[in-house]
Amino acid sequence: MAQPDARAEVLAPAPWVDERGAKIRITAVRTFLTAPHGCPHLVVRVETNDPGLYGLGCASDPQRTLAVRSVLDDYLAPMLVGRDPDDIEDIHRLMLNSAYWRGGSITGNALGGVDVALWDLKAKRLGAPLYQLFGGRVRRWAEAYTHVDGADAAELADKVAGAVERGYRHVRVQCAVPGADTYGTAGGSALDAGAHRRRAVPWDSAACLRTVPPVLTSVRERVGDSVELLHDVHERLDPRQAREFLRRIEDARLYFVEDLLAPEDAGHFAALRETSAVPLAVGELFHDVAQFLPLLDGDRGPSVDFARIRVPTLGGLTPARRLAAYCELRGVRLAPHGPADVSPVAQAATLAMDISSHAFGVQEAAVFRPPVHEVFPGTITAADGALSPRETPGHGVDFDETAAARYPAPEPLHHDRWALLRNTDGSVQRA
Ligand code: GCO
Ligand code: MG
Repeated sequence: MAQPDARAEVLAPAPWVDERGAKIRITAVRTFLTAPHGCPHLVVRVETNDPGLYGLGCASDPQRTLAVRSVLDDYLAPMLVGRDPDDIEDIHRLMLNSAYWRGGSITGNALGGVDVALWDLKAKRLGAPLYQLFGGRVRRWAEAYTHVDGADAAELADKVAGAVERGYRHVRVQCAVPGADTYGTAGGSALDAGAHRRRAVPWDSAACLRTVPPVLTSVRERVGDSVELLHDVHERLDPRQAREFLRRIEDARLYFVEDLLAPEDAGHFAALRETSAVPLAVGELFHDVAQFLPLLDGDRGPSVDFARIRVPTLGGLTPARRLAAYCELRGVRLAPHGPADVSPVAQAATLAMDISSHAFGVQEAAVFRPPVHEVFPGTITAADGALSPRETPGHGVDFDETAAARYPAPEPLHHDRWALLRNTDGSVQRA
């Protein structure tokens, strides 16, 4: 067994480890950067002194990949070598406190990568699917939603019909705002060839307010009420515009509207709740479960309906499951984040939470391309509009290091595109 780093001894392993003579020890925490579909994935592998026994986690933050990797390689890995991987709660608190100044998305993703790997390890050692460690199943499958986008209601309605034919009962609908760089649509996030990689066109929230509500209403009229429609505003309206947006989309009868406001404006959700019954989903931008509390504990009840939990950013399954339990107590449903920049490892870990939580509502389901399946054997894909966890020990997704090396990650700044978005007056737009 590799000798623990000298600092590991100084960092006072849990007192009970030596007393009980733990047989299993962490021998290495390794990180791997790969981009099988262009978006950087940071994989964490926690290795042990039991040959061939390791756990896999995901620390993927496409906007700050290298910073997250440094937290893992330079700070957490030396601290964890020599410790007993079974003490997940102790290790999570140790990692969090070791930074002294808590939190943030970079720290969150680094902790999340280790935490999911430790849960994967524990389940493998017990020979059980990860969800069994969380109390077993409460549902046969996790309802999934897919994405469609288009330029007008006719195109969107056709794509919704296509998604329904593929078995989906929940479909996120994003429509392009003419002349504006719109989130979630084919023309969106285009970068021009300029030296500073400016966004091709600015954002125009007034045009969004004029365009999107009638298109969503028309899509509803075309597709009928048998399919749930969702929409992601992606924090691009101010509170005044958000209030008007909710008024204008009433007749679209949406399952939820996501990120109606930026996190900085979250204090307005309680007032918005008083003006509209349109269900709201918030949270993918939160890096601490405590950020959800004001929205769950409002004086007149929760001011949101769905928690958009991003397991890696919140620090892994250990904090995410605490939040899921609290959402259940407060009557708020889970709608965990899961686009393609969340790796199949994180998606499988999130699914273990979904399938064992009474609070679960719907899971965002990326459609992963073949190279992703090559790098991540066991990648789970939606079937008939649903996701089901594997019955193999752990979260069920593996990592092929050789295949991963065939897909090097692009320059990390390539994924800083959100910061490049400006409004028509030239001011920076919250993405
Ligand atoms: C979603 C999200 C994503 C984010 C992306 C940022 O609802 O799936 O808004 O599309 O924009 O994860 O990197
Ligand atoms: Mg979103």
